Amino acid sequence: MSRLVIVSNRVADLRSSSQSGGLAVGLADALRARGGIWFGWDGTISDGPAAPALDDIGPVRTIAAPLTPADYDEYYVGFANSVLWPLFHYRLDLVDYRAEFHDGYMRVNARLAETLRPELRADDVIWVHDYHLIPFAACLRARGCRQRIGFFLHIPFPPPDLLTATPNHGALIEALLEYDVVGFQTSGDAANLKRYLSEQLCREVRDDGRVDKGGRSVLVERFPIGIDVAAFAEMARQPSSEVELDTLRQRILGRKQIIGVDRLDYSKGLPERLTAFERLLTRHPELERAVSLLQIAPPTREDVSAYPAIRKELEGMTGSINGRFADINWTPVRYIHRAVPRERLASLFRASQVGLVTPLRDGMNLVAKEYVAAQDPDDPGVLVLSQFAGAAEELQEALIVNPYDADDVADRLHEALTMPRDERRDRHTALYDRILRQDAQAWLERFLARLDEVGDAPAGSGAARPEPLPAEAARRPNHSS
Ligand code: GDG
Repeated sequence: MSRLVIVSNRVADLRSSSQSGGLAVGLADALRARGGIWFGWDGTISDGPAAPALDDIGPVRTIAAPLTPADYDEYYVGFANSVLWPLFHYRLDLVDYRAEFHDGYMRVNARLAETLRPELRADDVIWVHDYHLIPFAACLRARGCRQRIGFFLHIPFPPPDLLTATPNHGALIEALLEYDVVGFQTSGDAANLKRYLSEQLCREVRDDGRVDKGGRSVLVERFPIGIDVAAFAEMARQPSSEVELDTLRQRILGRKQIIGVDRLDYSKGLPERLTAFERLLTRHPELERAVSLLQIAPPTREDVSAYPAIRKELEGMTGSINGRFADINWTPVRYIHRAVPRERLASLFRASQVGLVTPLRDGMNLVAKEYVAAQDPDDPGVLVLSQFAGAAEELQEALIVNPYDADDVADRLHEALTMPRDERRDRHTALYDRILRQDAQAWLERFLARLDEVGDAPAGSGAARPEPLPAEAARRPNHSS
């Protein structure tokens, strides 16, 4: 079997025993089984020229490269997180496009490709992750690499009308066609790329999701990401004494808990969520002292200008709701702006009667799946889920809400808090079955199977293995801007 090469913005620490996310664990297992490389940024910023750090752990080599201060400003904070992140989350109002950001993005992708190239073997299978690295395959191809290369986008992919609002969109999307497999979280995301390809680039997308490009074919498909359900459920069954004590207290007081867990990001709909919770208390005064919202929102990307604003807004709203409703032994909103250990998170999910997941736009949202995995099947809580989370495509037995509509969210919260046990069980059984069938391992195996198939593309679709590109391909002028 070919070696696997994972390329992602950050390299996971494969030596750490506290390796948390199921995704990193799944990818690390696949790497250990096939042998290979995990390549990306080491998370540091280095002034001078610094060689990437190599670490060999059995059959797996990690290669972690630093960024310069200009790279960090222009590539990471700039193009990736001040242009692509807001654009792909349908937030044109927050896009801060600057030519130097785009230059930095292309420069860093090219340099990373140059760093990885000598490490590659001819039959490696390369899997590139996320919006930081869209041009990575084009940069490798420009350096003569003909390996199979797949790309998975973890975040949403916007409709053509939004995409065309940013300069350089033509070159960016053409670069996606240098991959052999392009994977999205939902069918809506995949459809948006297909529409862009046919409307903007006049490319025909066949019914099987294949697009011809330079005598080969590129597969565009939906690969909904999952979690390690069994491991998370097991974690949830072992509460720390701290969580047990809190649960006991809530039970004695006859109080229910709604939980939200999100990086403090404007895409997660946190102010709208607080408004909906306030609406719930206003419309149902009988819930005063009977329900509280635990919102865990660890800080993230604080160097990006839009983030301090959302933090301030949330702190102001929490203070205002608590000031209005709290009394001596009841705080309606408990807001934690720090990361909580994963084990504690799992048991907090299990101790909460409602999981409130209301992003304004989200690629998938793993918290929704974690909440389902953590429940006691005999007495499960209820998931209230935004229609704009990718997870809503699968998790239809959740209470699906429009996060912009505070009345709708408040009504569904009330329904969740008063739902009979039989209905909760039925919904949970169906949801659990779905997350189990589409877990992290299934996602990984299906994507890698598609990538391994490259070269066996159906007759008439042209040779799937890419032809080497002329060196200038990566600098191709923009199509339509
Ligand atoms: C991107 C896409 C897509 C959160 N707070 C704490 C903590 N977390 C963990 C959650 C969950 C993960 O972080 C967040 O995953 P999400 O999927 O909810 O969201 P993003 O970070 O935006 O991830 C998203 C995902 O990629 C995967 O493809 O689903 O749409 O935006 O696992 O539990 N973990 C700990 N402490 C915290 O305080 N330990």
